[in-house]
Amino acid sequence: MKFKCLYFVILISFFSCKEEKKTTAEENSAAKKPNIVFIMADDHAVKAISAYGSEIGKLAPTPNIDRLAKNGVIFRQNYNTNSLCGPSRAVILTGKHSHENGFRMNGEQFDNAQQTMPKIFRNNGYQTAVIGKWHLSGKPTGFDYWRILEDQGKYYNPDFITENDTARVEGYATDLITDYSLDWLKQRDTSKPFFLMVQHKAPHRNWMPALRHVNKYDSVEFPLPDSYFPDFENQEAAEEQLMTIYEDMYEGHDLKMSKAKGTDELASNPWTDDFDRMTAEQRKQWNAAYRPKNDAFWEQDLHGEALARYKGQRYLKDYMATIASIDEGVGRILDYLEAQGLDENTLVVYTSDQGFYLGENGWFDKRFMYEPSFRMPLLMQLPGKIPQQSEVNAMTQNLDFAPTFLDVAGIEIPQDMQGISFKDVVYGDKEKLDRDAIYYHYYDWPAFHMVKRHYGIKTDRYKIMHFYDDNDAWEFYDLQEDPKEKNNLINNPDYQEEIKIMKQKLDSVQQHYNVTEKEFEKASENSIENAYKNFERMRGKPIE
Ligand code: SGN
Ligand code: CA
Repeated sequence: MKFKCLYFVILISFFSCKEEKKTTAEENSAAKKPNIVFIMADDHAVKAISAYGSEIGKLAPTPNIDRLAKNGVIFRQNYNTNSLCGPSRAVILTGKHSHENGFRMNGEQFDNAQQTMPKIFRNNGYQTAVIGKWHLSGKPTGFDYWRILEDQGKYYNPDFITENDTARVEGYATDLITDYSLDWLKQRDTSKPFFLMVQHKAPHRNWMPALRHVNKYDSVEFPLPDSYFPDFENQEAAEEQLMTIYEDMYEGHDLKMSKAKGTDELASNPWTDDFDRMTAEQRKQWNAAYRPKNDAFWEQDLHGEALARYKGQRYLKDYMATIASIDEGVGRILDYLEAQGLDENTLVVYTSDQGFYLGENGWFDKRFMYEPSFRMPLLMQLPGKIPQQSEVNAMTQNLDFAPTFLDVAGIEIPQDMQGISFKDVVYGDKEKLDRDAIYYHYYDWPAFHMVKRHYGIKTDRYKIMHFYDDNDAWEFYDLQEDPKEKNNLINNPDYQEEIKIMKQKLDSVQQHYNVTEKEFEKASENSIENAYKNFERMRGKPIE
């Protein structure tokens, strides 16, 4: 009897104590503007995050990135507008499509004087910083602090650019970016809210894992997709790309394969700097890990399909191993926020600049409006606001990030931003956005991987795309019936009504976003021919 009584007293005081804690937390967050930590990887496929439930994720889990899904929300239908690094970053910064922000393809000039989200945060009393990959021309603007990788950035001993200089730093890029981000958080002005962009190079090509992870997945056999050896029917642009793992990857540079048994000398390696810049000690440890794998490969004497599968395995093992260090970094940042009690009032976001192919259609890289590269991972947490373990199934886009983050911070969204805030959807107050189709336009042709220019829209069920430039081809998919986009139904008589509706919708979406004729300019025949020649020359003689 006595014991029962005591039990109730404890129980009641536990609840009332919890209640009290909640009220204080609520009061604090009402008074304080939320902080934002935006963590973005480069080329991180949805499938390569275990919270998304893929087979690959089960074999190579990402427990720290998954913490965001547990504490907050996972987005099931998040997409980009132009599946390439620079363009995606420009869209995120401006909340405007590529043709409006002026950065349509890598190598173009980003107008740093234009309105961007960090500038708006800064003007509204936020401290702002960007650390890691920038990959837009010029110096970042709108940031109190920035420390960026030079161009694409290097995995080992990367060069970092700051306001004052460019300096090579010994270490591994992912770890350095995490270290610098934590350093910045520790020295920041605690009287102001902050907006921090942590932008990794990994898992971008050429997929060099940290030394502690070089053997991480040696004994794991990753499943290669059913479409690894595709037959492209009625998919001309897909047929003519140069991004097939077993045809276009450089065996030395990308797959770290050796020239022969018993040597560390790399096979095809057109850009030697990625390895040459390693210190002697790093190189020694690296070779000690890769020599046995390479010797074992040469002993197997693989050819044809078996060799193609082997290359797919090598690719996935390194790709997933570079993600291991990102995941550890995310863990360190979350731990820091929790230890400081900052997690309560910080929106933490994890995403990638676009999706990526992990062997679908035999491919690596991105660029196409097909699902694996069009879709981007997106996970967020903001305790007390975003329900725990929730899901968003509405179609969102990187275009919406800027308006959403501003909205979460209670800052007015500029009229000329083209994205829509999905704050209400993510807080669970609304199910869908006021938009039934999302727009895409890819321009980078002729360029790496030779993916033709195309544009299109996607609705909940259908997708229509038009490839143009040196060709003129339409594709239409019923994603409900054909999620892997194998059957181009553009000429199927049963779908002509839907196709007509989708074409009309596409027209009105283009009008809505102010797309003009200028967006459909074509490349010269000469430049296309030269590009093909150049890539053939660089490819050299493959291991067969
Ligand atoms: C590099 C890569 C390409 C990649 C582009 C664009 N080659 O040129 O494979 O498509 O970047 O990537 S590499 O071997 O030099 O890395 S993006 O993410 O920057 O858009
Ligand atoms: Ca990228």
